[in-house]
Amino acid sequence: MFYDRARIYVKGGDGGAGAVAFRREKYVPEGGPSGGDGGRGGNVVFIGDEGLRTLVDFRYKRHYKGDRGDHGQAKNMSGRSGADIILRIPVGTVVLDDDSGETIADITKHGQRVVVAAGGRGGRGNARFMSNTNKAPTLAENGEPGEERWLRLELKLLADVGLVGFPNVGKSTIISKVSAAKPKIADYHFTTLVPNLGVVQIEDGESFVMADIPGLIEGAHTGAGLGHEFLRHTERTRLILHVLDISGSEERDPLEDYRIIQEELKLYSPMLAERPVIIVANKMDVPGAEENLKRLQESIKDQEIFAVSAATGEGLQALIYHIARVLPDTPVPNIVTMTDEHRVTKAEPENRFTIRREGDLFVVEGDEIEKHAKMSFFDSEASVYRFQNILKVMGVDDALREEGIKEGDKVEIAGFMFDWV
Ligand SMILES: Nc1nc2c(ncn2[C@@H]2O[C@H](COP(=O)(O)OP(=O)(O)OP(=O)(O)O)[C@@H](O)[C@H]2O)c(=O)[nH]1
Ligand SMILES: [Mg+2]
Repeated sequence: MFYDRARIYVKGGDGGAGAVAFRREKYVPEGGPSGGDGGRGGNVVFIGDEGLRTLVDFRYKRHYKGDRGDHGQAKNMSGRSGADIILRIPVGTVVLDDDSGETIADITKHGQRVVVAAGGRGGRGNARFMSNTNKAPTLAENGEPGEERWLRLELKLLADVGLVGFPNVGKSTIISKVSAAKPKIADYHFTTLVPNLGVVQIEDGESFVMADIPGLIEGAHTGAGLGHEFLRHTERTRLILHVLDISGSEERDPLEDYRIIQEELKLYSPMLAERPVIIVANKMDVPGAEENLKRLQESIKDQEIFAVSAATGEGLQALIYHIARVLPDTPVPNIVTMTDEHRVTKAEPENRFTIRREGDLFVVEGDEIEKHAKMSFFDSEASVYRFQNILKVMGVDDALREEGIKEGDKVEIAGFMFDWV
């Protein structure tokens, strides 16, 4: 199987900070607290899109960050939330956490939404900290940092278009001209032994996947010349490009070639015979090609024929544009089975924090405790007090004592330094 892969960095926007403010009213010397909350950071959201077939876009842009939330303001005004970043992801993509290898999501449906990096919540303004005992709190929170991680995207590539035909008609040459695929090309039969896939890019950013399938021969449907193997690949394609050597350079008659291959497809599977076919008359640069093309056009009236030369490139662009135009209306064959389940798993932190000792420095690490540290304003006494309480409740104090911390030692959390008292 062929996979398209990409590795991208996603980060939700940070929450905005809460404000510390007090009401100022005429004749009221000390108004109540009125600092608004910070706005929520924007999420990074994936949305399944069955119109996309590759991850090629993610090769050029790898960093995606949600907007940060605005800070809260006086007069109880909350900050505005940051905008979400919406990324359209091909259906069939598996999303993994790059560090743990864990599956975060299977994108199996059009329109399926998954938040892959949540924005941080906004910090609370001081108005929220008013209580019976504290009518004028000077405490507010910083915004929560947005979630961040590296993701691995994996998409099983299914070809939209399959190139079929006799050996040596120029299938590999065609795919090498219209995509970045670099198949072996040579003037003998069965040069190609396994299918090559290429992504064909159209100017407006659209793309489709083309498969160069090894040459078929008469009797392929019975397994002749590995026919079964090769025909199996055509089952999955939406559109068949039937390539002919219109010059008849191997003493063959292209009209007869056409009938033989169409017959093989039909005998292999009646469903294949229903698949839309575009005839590609290749090697138009070779003398004698014109006459054969005329004969072909006269005998096949109900099929589209594109005359091209893979050698000179003539006619290839018109062919590609035509494919891009008809593909959206061409159904995806029903053979592809994809798991319907939609799992979203998230790792829970196993340890809420860990303590590492470097001499008389105690480094406390862990997502949760670091998040609390980042959300505190350490220049506000109230905020420091609250943080100390969090350390107590989470058991960090006790754990530090167990590690033998003593007066005057230093504690580091998320880059902040504290003296132990
Ligand atoms: N003159 C001319 N030669 C071509 C053209 N396209 C392909 N050829 C030549 O035809 C030969 C076979 O080309 P391939 O692309 O390997 O053919 P294929 O259909 O992939 O062959 P198999 O892999 O064996 O099935 C090579 O020597 C190519 O250079 C063309 O448009 N004009
Ligand atoms: Mg080939």
